[in-house]
Amino acid sequence: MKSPIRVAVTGAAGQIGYALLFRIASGAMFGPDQPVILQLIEAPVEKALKALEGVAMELDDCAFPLLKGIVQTSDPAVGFKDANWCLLVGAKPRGPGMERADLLKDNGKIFIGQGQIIDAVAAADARIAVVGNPANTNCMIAASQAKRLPADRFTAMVRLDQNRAQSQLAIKAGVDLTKVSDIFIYGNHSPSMFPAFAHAKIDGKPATSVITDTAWLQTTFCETVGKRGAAIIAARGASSAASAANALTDHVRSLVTPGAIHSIAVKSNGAYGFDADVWAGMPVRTTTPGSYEIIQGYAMDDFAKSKIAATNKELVEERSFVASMLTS
Ligand code: NAX
Repeated sequence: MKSPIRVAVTGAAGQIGYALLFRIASGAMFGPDQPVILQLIEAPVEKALKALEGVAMELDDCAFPLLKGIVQTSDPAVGFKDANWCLLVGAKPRGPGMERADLLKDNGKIFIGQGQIIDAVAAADARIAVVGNPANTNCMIAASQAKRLPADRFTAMVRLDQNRAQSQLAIKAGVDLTKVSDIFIYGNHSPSMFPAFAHAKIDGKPATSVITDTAWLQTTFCETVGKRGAAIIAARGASSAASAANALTDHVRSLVTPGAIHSIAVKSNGAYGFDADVWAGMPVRTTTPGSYEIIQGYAMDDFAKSKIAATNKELVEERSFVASMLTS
């Protein structure tokens, strides 16, 4: 039996947390032979901490053989201590009438603190995955605080967008989902993201030769994927939770599986025309568990270039809103 890894999760009593923790404890994230200790972090709010107690009780009641311990805390220095993985799900939601710049600043403060503490107390091999929105920019802020942990340890999640895109292509083509591959998300986790359909394959063939309706690909498809979160809220009366937890499970599972090819938001090295230093969704290949390389060289046509320019512009703008929070 392997020794347990420590997995810290913020926002653990939230709706994504409620769908996520049981997947981690069951082995879906790190594999059926990897024991875990869950270090659950909530905001210092009585209601949230009480709810966390209930979630921990339910985890106990599942009798998961791989779950070797549960820490409950509102102190990030306790929650991130020796953590091998830090899953940053908790964030302040956008309130009615709140400007995006204000949301960025409010959440930025959370991610400054968490970035500093993770850098100080997490394990030497710590990996950080950010889900709390605005995820790309929160990830950039947290990474900017780290002196010990390199920037490539900090990734943000665009896997939900990738999974949504894969599903939409399969439905349109009338094929089984498993026949769709190589669909990657570029840019921000926001409606500006670009699902690059021209490189996708359906049953091994270019998706554009199977779905020949270019107008559908350029408009309906991109918009459906980009605005899926809003459609879920309109239908369910609450934001995506189970699918987000599932996507984070996929994000980490792919990152610990050498050879896996998938989309994550990473520090840009200028590839595909993104500004250096913004955190942008890109295709990556996992090299060794927890490490990856950006896959370069996918050719972009004028349509793709214009979509990437638009999502890059938004990321650069977000960075300008939080410039004073970045430590270089
Ligand atoms: P909830 O509001 O249900 O839960 C958030 C939890 O975080 C709450 O329990 C809250 O007490 C806690 N929290 C707040 N500040 C904290 C802090 N400083 N430390 C620890 N915990 C803290 O939201 P939920 O639906 O779970 O969504 C969580 C985040 O994921 C939101 O920011 C949301 O916008 C974002 N999402 C990101 C997605 C992505 O693809 N990147 C998709 C789904 C989701 O919308």
